[in-house]
Amino acid sequence: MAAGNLIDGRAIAGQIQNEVAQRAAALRARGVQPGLAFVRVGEDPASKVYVGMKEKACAQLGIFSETRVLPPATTEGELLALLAQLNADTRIHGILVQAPLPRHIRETVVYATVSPQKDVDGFHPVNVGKLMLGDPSGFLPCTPAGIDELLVRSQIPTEGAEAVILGRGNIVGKPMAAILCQKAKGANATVTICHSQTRNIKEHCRRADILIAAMGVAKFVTADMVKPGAVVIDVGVNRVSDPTAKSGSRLVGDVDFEAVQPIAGRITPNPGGVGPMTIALLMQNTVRAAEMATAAKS
Ligand code: L34
Repeated sequence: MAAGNLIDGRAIAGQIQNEVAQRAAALRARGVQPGLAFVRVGEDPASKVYVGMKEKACAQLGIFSETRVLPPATTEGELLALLAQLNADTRIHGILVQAPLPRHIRETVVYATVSPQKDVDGFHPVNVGKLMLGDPSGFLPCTPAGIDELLVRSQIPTEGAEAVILGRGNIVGKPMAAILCQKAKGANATVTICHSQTRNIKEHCRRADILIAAMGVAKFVTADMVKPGAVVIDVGVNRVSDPTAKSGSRLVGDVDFEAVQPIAGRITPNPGGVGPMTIALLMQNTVRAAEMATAAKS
């Protein structure tokens, strides 16, 4: 199959952003501007790029945003104090602490300090627990929620499908599994999680109707691991050096795209697949946080 099998993440993210812009406008008409605070610690180059793209999305959708940049030597206590301040700030409905954090700061402590009502990343233990319980009042993490939207809006059936997820991280793999096996529309899949200790990983992959690669190994998924016609979702963001590129580096997914595209039924490009969906779902979570905060008051 040629180019016709691409899943256009940018286009689908654009649809979601239009819906979010309308909800943001409705809130503003009632005197509430949705607000999102970004916190970035240190000067990780990828984090600068990602937070920059998220700020731009806020500006386009009429969401107020502010970014706090803290020096790399910031203590955990100082970061927690800033979060307490943002938790109490009524202009702010969502708080996002960009990962990765410097090693001396414990991510689990940081994410547990963000108010669950403002946790638009879905990393707070309360929201993680609500996902496991199937309680829709929580926030879903943006990347796996974005992938599920990508499947649903591309009319890819998940009910009864064999979904194989490569990677067991807290940001993508584990919540992706929890979302896909949920008893709900756009879910009801049979889920397998594979990781570095999995035996016969190729055999698992070859059974997949939906294969989601999120383990962070460049071009890990090769043509022989994909069942003909399978849907392949590439979450990988691996930067590899490329002397021919202007920046000296290039983004490579977890999927060997050129080899896998001809076999796959549908496949996400990377960039232009999962990344834009992550940002769209962040915007959606933020507007929802503002709607819920406003409803709670009236
Ligand atoms: N707290 N930290 C927190 N929440 C998150 O949800 C993230 N993540 C990951 C890193 N740290 C985080 C993101 O936002 C990764 N991530 C992310 C978001 C957007 C994109 C990629 C990763 C994206 O839009 N990527 C573009 C390409 C951009 C480029 O050229 O580098 C794409 O089209 O995929």
